[in-house]
Amino acid sequence: MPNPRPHTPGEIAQKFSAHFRKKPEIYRAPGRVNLIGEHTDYNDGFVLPVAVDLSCWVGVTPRQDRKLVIYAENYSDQAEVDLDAIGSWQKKPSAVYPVGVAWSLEQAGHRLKGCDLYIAGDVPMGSGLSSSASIEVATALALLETAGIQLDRTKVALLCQQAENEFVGARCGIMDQFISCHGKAEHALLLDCRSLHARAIPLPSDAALVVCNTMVKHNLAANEYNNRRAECEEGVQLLKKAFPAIAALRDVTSAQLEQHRQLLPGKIYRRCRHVVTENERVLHAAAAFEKGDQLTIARLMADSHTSLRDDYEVSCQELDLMVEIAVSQKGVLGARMTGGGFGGCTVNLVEHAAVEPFVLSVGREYQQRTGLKPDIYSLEAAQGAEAAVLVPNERC
Ligand code: GAF
Repeated sequence: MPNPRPHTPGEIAQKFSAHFRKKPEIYRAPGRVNLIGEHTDYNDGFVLPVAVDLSCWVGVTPRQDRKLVIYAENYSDQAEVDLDAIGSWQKKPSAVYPVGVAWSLEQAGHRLKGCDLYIAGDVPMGSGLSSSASIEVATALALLETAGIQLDRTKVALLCQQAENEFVGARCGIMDQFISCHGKAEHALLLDCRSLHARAIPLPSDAALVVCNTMVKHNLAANEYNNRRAECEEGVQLLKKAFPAIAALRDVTSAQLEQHRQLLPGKIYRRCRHVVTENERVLHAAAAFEKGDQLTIARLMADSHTSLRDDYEVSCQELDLMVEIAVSQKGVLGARMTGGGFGGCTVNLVEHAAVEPFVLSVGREYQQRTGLKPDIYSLEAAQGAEAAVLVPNERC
């Protein structure tokens, strides 16, 4: 399966002009794949995501009034909202993320201008590659720059997360918005989700980042995500009996958890064990990437998947099968589910020479065993969000 063809700035400019009859400025923000560190971000923990070369694109021009007119290409739908009446806007799926971002920017005191926006995404929606964060961040840059407002990228990420938490209603952590803002080509970022300090970790030059889409998204995902978060909070409250100073599972070590496991009901203990051990795995994995220790990376990715499947219970048959098939192929340096779970994608590190046979063989076997034809992409680690520059012959 070839990669989805990314849009170019020229294409977005042309489509914008055809729709709005004006020449736009263009902004781009990437989706992500997470190498390891799943469901740790909202526990103040560690993650190791990579921004990928699939983006959301936003063309924008200012308006004279305070309206946002938003055309969402992936939905073939247009929405309008008055910036002074966002609270009474009837939410529609095609524009809930961009309007949410406008809401959180305005809430934070940034006075925006009315805008026409054309939004087009390369990131497959609902695949766990963070299409929503890419829409949020690209829209935030477009709205801020059009209003002449300079804002630090980490603040942009936090306001986009706030939009998703409070306007859309998904209690996500900061990972996706942060990596979309700060991604670095050829690198992953080791992010401390408490301090928001990030360190770039070079990706192995001998391996490709291959993403396998199971093509399923089980609809319990949103509810179960919020449930997991509540279970972690319950774990922290119970563990405070032994460790009054802890604020999040980030503050608990495996040894401490084992010592006081009798404080926790079985399910809550397993949720906590996933988070606590996953945090430890992220730090070991970052060191292993830096040393080029491939055996350790493979083991940590496998342990992460097992922990997500058995302790955190966010995997599903299709993800488990995709990983099982992947690890039986030649040249695979690691495989696991990536993102929130309940469907979506796996992430695989595959030796360059083995990528083609991997794609064919995994695709064939997964389809034989499920009846579903998976999309399998080889992705590059990309830069974070930016204003897109039109090359001269691309101008419309
Ligand atoms: C989703 C969320 F948006 C992230 O914040 C993160 O929690 C992830 O699931 C799981 O690691 O992508």
